[in-house]
Amino acid sequence: LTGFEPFHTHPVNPSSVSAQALHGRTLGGYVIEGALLPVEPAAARERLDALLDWLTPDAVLLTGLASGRPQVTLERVAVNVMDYRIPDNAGRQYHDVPVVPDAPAAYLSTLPLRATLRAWRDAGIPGGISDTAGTFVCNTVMFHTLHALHAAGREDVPCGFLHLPANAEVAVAEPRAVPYLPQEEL
Ligand code: PCA
Repeated sequence: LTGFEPFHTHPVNPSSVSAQALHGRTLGGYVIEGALLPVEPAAARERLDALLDWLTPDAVLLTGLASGRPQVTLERVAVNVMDYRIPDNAGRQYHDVPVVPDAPAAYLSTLPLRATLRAWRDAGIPGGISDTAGTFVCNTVMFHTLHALHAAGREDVPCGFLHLPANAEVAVAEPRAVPYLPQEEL
């Protein structure tokens, strides 16, 4: 379970707060390893490769913040493009470059998307499927991880990305009005 460090103008990143809160817990027979990713593509990819090697996980859930979205959303697809609308945490902006040259144009999430939505619904949690993870670091990391699992013959490991709405701290710092969920619920 990964979350990101704060980025852009956001004072905190609810994704890493959640990942940290769940670290070490056992849920449904799975022990959760919560990890923090930098908002910079090379360092994030290096960290992910190390985690995949070290843990050989049974499943990979990558999470990040999408301030402005009203609900939790599972990403359907990662595209092989980096086109950063804002600078990453190293101050760099990439435009129209592939995440992995000569790799497929896209990978689909291998998480059970529909079954997850049904389980959320049964638990009273509103959420949905998103058809774009954007072209910033979250998409980079999702593409990288799906590609790495594929290249290692581990495409049977369910892997995908969950975007979280703002928490109260993030919403308060936004210049515009954005919906938020309490961190506890996230
Ligand atoms: N959200 C950004 C990058 C880090 C994060 O939490 C994104 O959606 O790409």
